[in-house]
Amino acid sequence: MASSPSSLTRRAGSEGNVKVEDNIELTRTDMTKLEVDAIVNAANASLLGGGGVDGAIHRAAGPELLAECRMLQGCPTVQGKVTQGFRLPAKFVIHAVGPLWRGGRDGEPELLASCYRVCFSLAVANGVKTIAFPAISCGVYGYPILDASRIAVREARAALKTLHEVERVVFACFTEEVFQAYSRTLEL
Ligand code: AR6
Repeated sequence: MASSPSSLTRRAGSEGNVKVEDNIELTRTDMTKLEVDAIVNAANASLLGGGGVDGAIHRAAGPELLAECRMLQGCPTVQGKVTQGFRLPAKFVIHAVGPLWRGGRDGEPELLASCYRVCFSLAVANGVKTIAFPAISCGVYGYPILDASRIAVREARAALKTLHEVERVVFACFTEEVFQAYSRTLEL
């Protein structure tokens, strides 16, 4: 029997589950392996590397990435800067600095939303059609994952609606907890 039409589909990906809502994909993966035009790095203001996804991206991209980052002279919170991807499958890395979670009364939701918007503007400025995000601020910076996933999905939907250059947004979930939070937000 044919399945009923739905905007949501499910399929198994080589790296784990992938769920799709129109142009949004959710996958459990290490984002340094993704073949997209740009991956977003959850960086810090120095842009000189760190732990978490930042460390993974620098390891996978190779020392040329750090050399290019050194020339950028840092990046204020909620702004972003673009580098080449070097040894990554992705052509570009968009380095974004998310807000540190301070309990939610310090404007963190708006700061996080701005961070996603900055990434999408930089994507458009660089001809990026496919972009992958980690859960910005949800590791070392302590942002509650479910709240953050709601902001990320809202901003992705808005960008896909208004910025026609962007064709596909991937949320790369490194842990099951992150994957479950995004699944809940996307009502999968
Ligand atoms: N692929 C996808 N997601 C990943 C990967 C990976 N390879 N590795 C970790 N994550 P975090 P933040 C997820 O701490 O909270 C750094 O030291 C991780 O599970 O990387 O924005 C920077 O230099 C979590 O869900 O970034 C800054 O100092 C998400 O990425 C600071 O951490 C974000 O966790 C930024 O903290």
